[in-house]
Amino acid sequence: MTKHKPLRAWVEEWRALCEPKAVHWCDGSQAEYDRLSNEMVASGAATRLDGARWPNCLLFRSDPSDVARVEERTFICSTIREDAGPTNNWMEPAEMKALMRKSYQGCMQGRTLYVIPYSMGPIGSPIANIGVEITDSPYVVVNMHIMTRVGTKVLEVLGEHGEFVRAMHSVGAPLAPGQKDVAWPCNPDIQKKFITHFPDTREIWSYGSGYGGNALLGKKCHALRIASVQARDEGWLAEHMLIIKLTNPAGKSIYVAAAFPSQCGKTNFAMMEPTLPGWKVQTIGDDICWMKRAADGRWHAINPEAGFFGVAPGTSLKSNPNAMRTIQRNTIFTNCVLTPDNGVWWEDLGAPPAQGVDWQGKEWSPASGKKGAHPNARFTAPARQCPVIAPEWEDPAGVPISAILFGGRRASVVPLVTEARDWQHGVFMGSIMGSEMTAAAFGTIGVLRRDPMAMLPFCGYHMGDYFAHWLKVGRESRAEDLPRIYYVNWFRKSAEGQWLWPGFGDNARVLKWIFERVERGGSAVETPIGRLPAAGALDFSGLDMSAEEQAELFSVDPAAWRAELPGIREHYAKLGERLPAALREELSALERKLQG
Ligand code: SAT
Ligand code: MN
Repeated sequence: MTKHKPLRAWVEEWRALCEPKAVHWCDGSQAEYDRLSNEMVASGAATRLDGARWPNCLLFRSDPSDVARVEERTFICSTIREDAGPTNNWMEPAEMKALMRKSYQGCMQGRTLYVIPYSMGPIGSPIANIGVEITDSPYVVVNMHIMTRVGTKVLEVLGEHGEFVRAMHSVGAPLAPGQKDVAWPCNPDIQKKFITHFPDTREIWSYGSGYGGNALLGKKCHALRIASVQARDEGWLAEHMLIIKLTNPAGKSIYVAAAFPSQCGKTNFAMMEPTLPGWKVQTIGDDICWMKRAADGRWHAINPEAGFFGVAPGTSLKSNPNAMRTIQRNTIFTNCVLTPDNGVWWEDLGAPPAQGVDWQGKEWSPASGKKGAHPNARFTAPARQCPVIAPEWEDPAGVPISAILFGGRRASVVPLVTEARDWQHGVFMGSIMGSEMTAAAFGTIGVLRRDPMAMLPFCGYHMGDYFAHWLKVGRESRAEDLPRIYYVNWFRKSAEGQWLWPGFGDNARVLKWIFERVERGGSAVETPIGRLPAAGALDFSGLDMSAEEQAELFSVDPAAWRAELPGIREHYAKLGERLPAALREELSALERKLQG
């Protein structure tokens, strides 16, 4: 155990309140992972997949009430209400704590309380950050084993006095003496679920859900919501971005970070196989990026995670062969179809099995016309298994970022790629980011949802202050040390409704232009919205595209852009007084340029 007295006292406090039958301090070992896996298979909570084709893989099925993050039950309980801003739910911290303590009272009866010391980032890296999660879910423990670095080594770094984020989790399903457990314990009443953050005291309290970001507290709760506040206070950036290494045919590499909202193919992009001969993309991370200014003045990034928690449906050898190769072993599947030969399947994976067991545990066949996997079914897989993981992905010093991409799904108006004139203009681009919805869960299909820097559900403080922090980062760095900023849109359609851009591995063509720009080559033209590739500057070689189609990808229609302005103004108005004046000025400047 640990000599860290405040940590021991914190665990003891929760033990007394939650009344578990036992306490287990996780050491992070393979033996621990195997023991918990076997226990869950024995209890019926998990199915072990075929050992030859899916070695050491498990399948779980969640309760139908517990299938995704619950944004409406997610709270930022800052001491001062205004600090949470208009985009977050808020409650006064003491009031929230009193309310939640009632739920936590006796909530672990009949269960084991697990203590998970974890590091977000390579253990001991100056960019990494330690947390400790308490949970009563062994499913959470094995997932945290994959998604973070867990165990004794973390306690060693923490020492006797180290700071850590306090992350408390319970599925909210106590067992009475003799009561049989269910496969997926949770509190099915949505009103009883809480995903709460206390940013001022670096605490997370989660209750009632066992799924994904609600329960694996190192991920969105710690690495984004709490870390964004730490980053603001300490002068760094905690972002919802993938990180890749891009290498040209001459062997020169740069590192690129990219923020896309959900359903824009972030994991696919992070593991892309470029169609351009000689170009190489390797993965550093697929979801979260922590960036700090290093001694050389440049912004160095780490992936704080150790695994991928990816959406299974849509993942295939066609859309993401490297993800498919990553998830062949040591992987946890949740809410996928179980096939008769003890494998897993999901929509768009390829030919479906004639029959199987769906995510709700019912007999299923493709002929039923119903989906077999839940649309938010997931795989949890170790990042080190990714065949294109960059060798330096665990470098404690991080990798220097040369370019940041923002983007969303837009059928019209927004060109394939636009370069920001400078950092402030790039922050403006990120602040107005939006994507058209493809799943009803996030809003009406086809409707534009503004999701600044893809941080809308993940920023732990006022979005206006968040933009101000980005601007401050720019003011405090030399221009040549800052990453260049780009806005991309892979999803533009022709007037006839056809995709204009093939996407996937062909996105490397856009990366090539960005590489050349960063290296001070690559020509560009000024437009009212920023710089676009000059004629002939984007490599279309080998693509069957007419000159008209190419032109359409890059067209900037002032009238269509003028029609965007009221929506942007409305979006800014919602953020209120704290919206930085510099961004209002950028908006006015855009307006003026579009008149001219
Ligand atoms: O469930 S997670 O928050 O980890 C993934 C997501 O919903 O973005
Ligand atoms: Mn994400």
